[in-house]
Amino acid sequence: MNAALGRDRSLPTREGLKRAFLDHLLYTQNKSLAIASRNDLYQALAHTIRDCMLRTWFDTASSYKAKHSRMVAYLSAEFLMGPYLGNNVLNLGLMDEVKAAIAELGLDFDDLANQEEEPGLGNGGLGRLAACFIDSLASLEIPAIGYGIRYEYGIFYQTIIDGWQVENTDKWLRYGNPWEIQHAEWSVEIKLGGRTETYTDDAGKFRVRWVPEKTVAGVPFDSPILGYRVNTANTLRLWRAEATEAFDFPTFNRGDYLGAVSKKVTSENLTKVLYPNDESDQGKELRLEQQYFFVSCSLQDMLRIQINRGQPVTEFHLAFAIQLNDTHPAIGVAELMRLLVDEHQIVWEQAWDVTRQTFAYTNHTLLPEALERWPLKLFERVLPRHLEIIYEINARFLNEVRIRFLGDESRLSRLSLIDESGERYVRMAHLACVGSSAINGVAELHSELLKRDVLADFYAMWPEKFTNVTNGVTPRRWIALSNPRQTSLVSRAIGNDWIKDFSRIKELEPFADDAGFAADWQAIKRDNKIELAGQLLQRTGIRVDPDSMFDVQVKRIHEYKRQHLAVLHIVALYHRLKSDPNLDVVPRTFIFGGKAAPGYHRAKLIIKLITSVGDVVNNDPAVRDRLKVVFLPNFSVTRGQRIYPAADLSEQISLAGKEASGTGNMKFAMNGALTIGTMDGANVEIREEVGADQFFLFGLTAEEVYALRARGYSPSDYYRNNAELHAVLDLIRSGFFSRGDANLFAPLIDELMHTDPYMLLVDYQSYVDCQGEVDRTYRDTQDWTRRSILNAARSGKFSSDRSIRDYAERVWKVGPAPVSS
Ligand code: GFP
Repeated sequence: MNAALGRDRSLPTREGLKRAFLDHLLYTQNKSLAIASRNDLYQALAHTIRDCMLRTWFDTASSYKAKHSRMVAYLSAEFLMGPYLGNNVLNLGLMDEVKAAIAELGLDFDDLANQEEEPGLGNGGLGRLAACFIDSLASLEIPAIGYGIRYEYGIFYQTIIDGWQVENTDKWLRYGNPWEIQHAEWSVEIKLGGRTETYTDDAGKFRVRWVPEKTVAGVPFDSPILGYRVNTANTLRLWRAEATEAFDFPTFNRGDYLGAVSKKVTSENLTKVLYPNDESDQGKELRLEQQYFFVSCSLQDMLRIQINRGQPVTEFHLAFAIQLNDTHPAIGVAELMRLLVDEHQIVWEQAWDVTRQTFAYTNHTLLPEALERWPLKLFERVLPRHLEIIYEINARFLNEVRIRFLGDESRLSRLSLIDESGERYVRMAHLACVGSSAINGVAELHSELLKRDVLADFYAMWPEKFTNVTNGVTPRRWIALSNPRQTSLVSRAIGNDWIKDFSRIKELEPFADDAGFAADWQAIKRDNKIELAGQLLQRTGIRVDPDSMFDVQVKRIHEYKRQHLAVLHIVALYHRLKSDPNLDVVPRTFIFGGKAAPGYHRAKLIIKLITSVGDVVNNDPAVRDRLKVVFLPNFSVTRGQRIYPAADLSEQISLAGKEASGTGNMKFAMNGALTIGTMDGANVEIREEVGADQFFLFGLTAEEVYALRARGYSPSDYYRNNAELHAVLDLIRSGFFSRGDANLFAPLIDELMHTDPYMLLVDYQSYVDCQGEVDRTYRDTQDWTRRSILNAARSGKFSSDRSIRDYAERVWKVGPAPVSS
């Protein structure tokens, strides 16, 4: 504890903060104010703020230990935390004091905060959800620990060169990470490869042991996750792989310098990179190893905690509720069985009881290709003992099925943990379902579709296991931190309890009809747009008009999310303006952002299409600045914090039945953007909550999509029968946006015309018509502002606090365990 900050948990004074900051500058960075770099200043401030959290962190751990509280362990291969500094200062309740202290030293807080390298340890929504959940768990004072991987290189840094995405290594650790503490003393050993052998133990019992080909060490790095203005600081524990013997002295002595460190290199490879590429086969083995590595580290860690507390391992499920964030950690089911049966000599039946009562599984996608499965041969090579365990689980499970559904052979093969339809695979979603006591989807529609399609056979088996928990996002980061102007306006109107209890945001509703409030609301939106416009200019060189409508689509680039549908609309508008230059359209700025998986060529081509259309439209004087198209590179949490508060219109236009939930849709709604969207994922519930007037609805429903597919869908009919669509596709196909190169976008357009798996052509007219309604509505500023306020006021359901309460009550059966002050 830094002496300048005092020895207790009372909040430091401004003077104390200044002294602590200068001390860290000298004693941690060894610099003075006069010669410190921006990074030195950031590091000193980060350490100062960390000091303010350490006492709470320590007390939280002691309190959990003393109370034997059941702890939620959130296992996730991704945690997209975003920058820590601002969020920690906010949650400490110190924002004004810290800003003032820094200003008194002649520095600017925002300037230092911008220096932080965001840990991009996730691809998109799934990883960001984990981060929101970990914030809510701490804010609700629920004992919890997040377990994941400390990737040395996070998701790539995206630049745009000649309109194409280029991936650059994300060296987020290059200046060190002030928010973590390494705990080498809690390292664990992880086995990989090799074979199994049987033996008879001292009591004469027949047992199996795993003789691995290699071992690596897992070293934990802990970060405090402070709740919002509470005495709880939970832990995010991320594992790094290290060689058990990093340096082979005899080999070095023989002169084989490379050989002496080869183990270090291969071991550390395990946690080098986050896989941004979920399409290709490359690196599959390493990916399986990564998953097993962090899951085994985490389970061994939990057992250590359990034993340390003096609790028997047979009561593991009473001490921990493990949530599997998608199938990436599903191997945990087999690993816990291995640890209990092989290492702690618990009998199979009892171990299975414990395991089933410990795990719960969240599914995040309906796309069949995203349901992980591992080639059996590969699995056996990496995890020979786990394959045996999975066979045993499967045999017992299929026996249950056999008895339940007499003579139904096809059901057996559909449910089996092993896919034997061609090359044999281990099905991870099946392992997760069988080994869990609860299974949930992430929005009502998604959970229904899971029961009906993807997991229908499991639903028939155990309907009572299924539940829905609609996603949510934390209002701390996504409003209080990223939209300070809206935050102070709202707090002036209804007090600031809404930050902690977001259901109270509904108290804002009456202000929708308050002319003074509405004028302030509108002015704030404009200020946020001016700020974003500045960033767009700085990062892309494109100047946009803050008085135009900001129409935004930011998310991973994927065909099912249909960024290219938005492009078809832009091209249609452009085409109309070219044919009738005096056409009256509301000036719009179309803002896109998002990363494409490096191996996903079609997604990368969509980025190229956006930037190419932008090049033409932005530079055509005939458009007279009424349309602007901007692709903001390297979409991230940091960028999102600027974008959501500045949006007028939120594009949520996936084909119905494809987006599990979406969470960007919620961030936009809370920040007062109106949605244009399909009946997909959480859009359905957003529309229900905010009211149909605040939601521009278009497109087929999921039912209609199924029906159309069953009837037989022929995209070319839509092309032939819709003159504008015809013209739009022809224009892109002709090379007009690609300097005459008619081949560039051909694969994209040809696919739309021939197979169109995401039915853009079906939804096109409905989308364009709906955009017409958006245009008409936007012209009445007062009406738009009223809808914008209502939208934010009715977004209370979409706080991740509500999601976490749902999980706590229905899935984990845990409650808050406040830490006394
Ligand atoms: C995935 C799903 C989204 C869902 C999130 C979190 O995220 O629909 O909202 O997980 O549950 F697709 P992305 O892969 O889209 O980022």
